[in-house]
Amino acid sequence: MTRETLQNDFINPYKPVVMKNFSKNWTARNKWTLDYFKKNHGDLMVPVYKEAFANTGTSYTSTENKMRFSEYLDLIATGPTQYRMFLFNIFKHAPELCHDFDYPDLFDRYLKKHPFMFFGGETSFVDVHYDLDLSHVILTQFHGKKRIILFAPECSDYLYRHPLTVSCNVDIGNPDFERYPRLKEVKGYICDLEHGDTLFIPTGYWHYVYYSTGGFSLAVRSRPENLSQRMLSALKIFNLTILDHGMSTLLGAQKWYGMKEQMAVKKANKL
Ligand SMILES: O=C(O)CCC(=O)C(=O)O
Repeated sequence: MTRETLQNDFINPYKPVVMKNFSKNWTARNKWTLDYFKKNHGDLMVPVYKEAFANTGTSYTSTENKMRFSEYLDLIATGPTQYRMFLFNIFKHAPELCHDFDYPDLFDRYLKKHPFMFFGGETSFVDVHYDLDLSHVILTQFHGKKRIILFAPECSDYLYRHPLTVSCNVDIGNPDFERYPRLKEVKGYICDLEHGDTLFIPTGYWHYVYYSTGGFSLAVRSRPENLSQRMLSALKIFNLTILDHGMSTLLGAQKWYGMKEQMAVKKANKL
């Protein structure tokens, strides 16, 4: 596929696509293994997260606790575990790893200070959400398999999005259609990423991630090209970090969560 085709058919119309050979020239493609990270960075203390935030009033970025990276890598290598590492910027500790991949000439506004890694154990998952800063995400899989379910931004009301947030209470892995009947009408994409596959997640796209096996990925991100998208992103960051947190403090987390849920249901009923 040429760069032009990729841009015209997928990037400009904001359509997700899996690319098989995107990372073929990266040193990381074969160098980055669980053993490599264990041997070279195993002593780092890393934050780990658990799966669900639905129904709990917590966010998908809530930290559970910390452990040694080598212990965590052993955990995901040996069997199912719900523990994940989310938005892990290993490059702050090991900047030399940035030389193992590159930023292909597809976007003008890569966020080069913020490449992130995601690790997860078999059966762990990330509840459905979209990225607050509205960046385009280029997610490359290493070691293992992961299933990603994607929905376009226009599906937000069908997914019962909570106002002022980038998330909702529906459980895409085990959907409750009685409680959320409009969810039946939503259509998305399912893709299974294997070692070396790269997924383009366009700005504002909802994604639910399920680790079919233990594994990890690298995400590089690009800010949206147009100014209105970038202003919307600033507004969303303000909504979530100031308004949503403020309401939660004022009313109590459970009460505010219940109110957001009611508003989401009301909106969906009107569709
Ligand atoms: O792959 C993962 O664990 C999560 C990826 C994700 O949510 C993201 O890139 O925004």
